[in-house]
Amino acid sequence: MTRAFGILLCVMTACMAVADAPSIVIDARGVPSGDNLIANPGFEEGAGDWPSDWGWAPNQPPPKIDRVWAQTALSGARSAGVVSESSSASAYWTQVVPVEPGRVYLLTARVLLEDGTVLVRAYGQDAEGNALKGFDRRAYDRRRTTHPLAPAYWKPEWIIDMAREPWAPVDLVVDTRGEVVPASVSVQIGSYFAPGALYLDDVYFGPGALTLGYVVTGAPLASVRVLDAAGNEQTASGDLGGAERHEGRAEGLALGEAWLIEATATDGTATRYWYPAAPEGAAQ
Ligand SMILES: [Ca+2]
Repeated sequence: MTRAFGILLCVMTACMAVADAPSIVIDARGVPSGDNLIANPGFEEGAGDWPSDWGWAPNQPPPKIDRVWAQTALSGARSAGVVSESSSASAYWTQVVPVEPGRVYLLTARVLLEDGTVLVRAYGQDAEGNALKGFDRRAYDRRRTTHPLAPAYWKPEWIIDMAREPWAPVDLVVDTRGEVVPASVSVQIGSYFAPGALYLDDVYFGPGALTLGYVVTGAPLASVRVLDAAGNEQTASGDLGGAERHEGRAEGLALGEAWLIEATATDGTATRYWYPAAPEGAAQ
């Protein structure tokens, strides 16, 4: 009896798997595509214990939180570090970059996060250096979703899916096409209200493009396509003939736009995934 019951369960599970809709997993990366507006982006230049062109903005003095012009590096010989001993301290390496209206900029950096948090943000400023309301973007390592500030103070969309890898890439899109147009952006990368240590290197701010990688599983697949918000096809798999897995990549997509990945199973069931978010009025 036990054996017969076990076999019946397996058959039911298999039937349910066939009826499942395709599942889509995204790997989105911002890719620099122009001149870097950041000075001393690799922290190689400087004098004494200070990398040139970079500022430091702590909310508490050392030893609670301190900066280090570090001898460890992803490229060259130096990087910029933040060492925090306190859950009430935050501090950022900063640099002010002039921006033009009507543009979409990419901010990227590589971060060696030993422990704690990394916060990547960009404040829009007016010509006098005052912060402009409504132009503040933040990103957090997803490992911090259990932090007391999440999700009430840290919005879910601020938490990025940062890979558990040395010198992990972090990125942020800064859009100056809105009504609030900054004269400059204060780039700020640092540690936020958690003990730990991090090092950053190879900071970039400038034109960029989006590379959208995707892995589709969970159903026999007929096709996978990437579309823009108007429904124009960007890439298409062709007939997948019931394949159980499809891996694809769309490169050179515009930042700041919505992109749709549409996976269709052989039975016609379709799964749609908008990146970074569905445009207003779009079919889900
Ligand atoms: Ca370096």
